[in-house]
Amino acid sequence: MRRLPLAALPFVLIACSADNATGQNSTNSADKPFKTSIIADFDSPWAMTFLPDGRALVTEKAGDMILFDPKNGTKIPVSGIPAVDSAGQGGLMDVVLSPEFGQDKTVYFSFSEARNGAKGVALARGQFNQASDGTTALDDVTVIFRASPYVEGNGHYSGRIAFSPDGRYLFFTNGERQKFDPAQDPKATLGKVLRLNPDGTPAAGNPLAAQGFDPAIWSYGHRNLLGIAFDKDGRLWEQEMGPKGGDEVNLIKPGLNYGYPKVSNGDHYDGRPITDHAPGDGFEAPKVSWNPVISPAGLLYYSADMFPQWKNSLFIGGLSSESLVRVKLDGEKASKADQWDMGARIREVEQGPDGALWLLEDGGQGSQGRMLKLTPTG
Ligand SMILES: [Ca+2]
Ligand SMILES: [Ca+2]
Repeated sequence: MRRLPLAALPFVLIACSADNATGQNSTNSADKPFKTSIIADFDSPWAMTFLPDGRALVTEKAGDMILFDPKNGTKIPVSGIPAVDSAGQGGLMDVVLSPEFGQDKTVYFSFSEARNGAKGVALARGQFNQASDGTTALDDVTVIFRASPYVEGNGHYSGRIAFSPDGRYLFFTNGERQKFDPAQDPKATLGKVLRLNPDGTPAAGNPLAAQGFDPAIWSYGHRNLLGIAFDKDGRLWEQEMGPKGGDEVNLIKPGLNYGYPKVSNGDHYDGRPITDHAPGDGFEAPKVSWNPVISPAGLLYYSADMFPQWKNSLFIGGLSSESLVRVKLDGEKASKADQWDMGARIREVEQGPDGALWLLEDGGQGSQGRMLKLTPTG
C-alpha cells in the first residue's frame, strides 16, 4: 500500500457564498431557510462521514478516500483502499466509522469490484492511522462481506452502511443490479437489506434464515437502496431509487417483503407496468413515494439543534431532481415536507458536529462535486 508524502498534498480552498460562486441571483437562495456555503471541491464524491475531531473522510467514486479538514481546507489522501471498479454506478461508495472508533480506529467502507468476470459490491474495514508526518492510511484493510451473486453490469450496487444504535449490528444494502428478480430470490443478497455482525458475518437470529433465505437477509424486495438511517427511537428508515414514478422511503422491519419487482407504485422505465401496492397484498408499502421521481441518494436522520424545526426529519439528496428533500417523521408515519432546488445533483447528506447540514454534489451531468454546508439564515 502506498503512502503519499504530505508535502505534495495540501492546497487552500477559498470558501465563498453560493451566490458568488454560481452566479445565481439571490432570489433562489432567499426562498430557502438556509445559507449555502461552498466548502471544497471533490472529484465525483460519493459519501462522507465526520471524525470525532471534526475532520471528515470523503470517498470519491474513482477510488480515492480523502481526509478533509474543514477548518483549513486541507486534503490528505488515505492510502490502503483496494482497487475499485469505477464504471457506471460503481466505484468507491459509502464510508462510516465504527461505533467504537475512539478506541478501535476502525473505518468501514463499500466499493464495487470485478472478480472472475462478474461484478458486485463489497464491504471492507481497516484501521485509521495517521503518522506524525501527516501521512494517512487505512491499515490491515480486509473485505468482510461480498454481495452474492456477482453479475454483469454496472448498475444498482447500493452499498450503503449503517450501524444499529447499540453498535452491535452493521446494516448493509445490496441493490438488485438491474436484474429485477434477484430482489425476490431467497438465496441472493441482491435487492436486500442485510444485518451483519461488525466482522461481516451474518447476524444470528436474522428473520428469514430458518425459511432458507441467505442468513444475512433482514428484509427483501428492494431495488436500488441508496440510503439507510436509524431514527432516535431505533427505527430503521431506508430510501430507494425505484422504477419510473416509484422512488420510496420505507420503514424497514425484519423479514418483510417490500415488493420489488412484483409490486411498486411506479412502473418499469421500458414502459412495462408494475402492479401498485395495495392493502392486504402481502407486500410492505412505502411510507412515502414520489411521482415524478426525485432520484434519491444518501439519507440522513437529523437530530441536532442548529435547525430545531427539522429535528426528527429525514434528509435525502436528489440526483435527477437536483434537490434537497426533507421528509417529516411522526412515529411510524412519514410525510413529504420540503424539496429545495439546489441546482446540482445531490449525492450525500451528512450532519456535522455543529449540527449544520453538509452536502456532497455528485460529479458529472452538470454537477461539480462540491461540498456544501447549510446553516440557518438570519
Ligand atoms: Ca455519510
Ligand atoms: Ca405500478
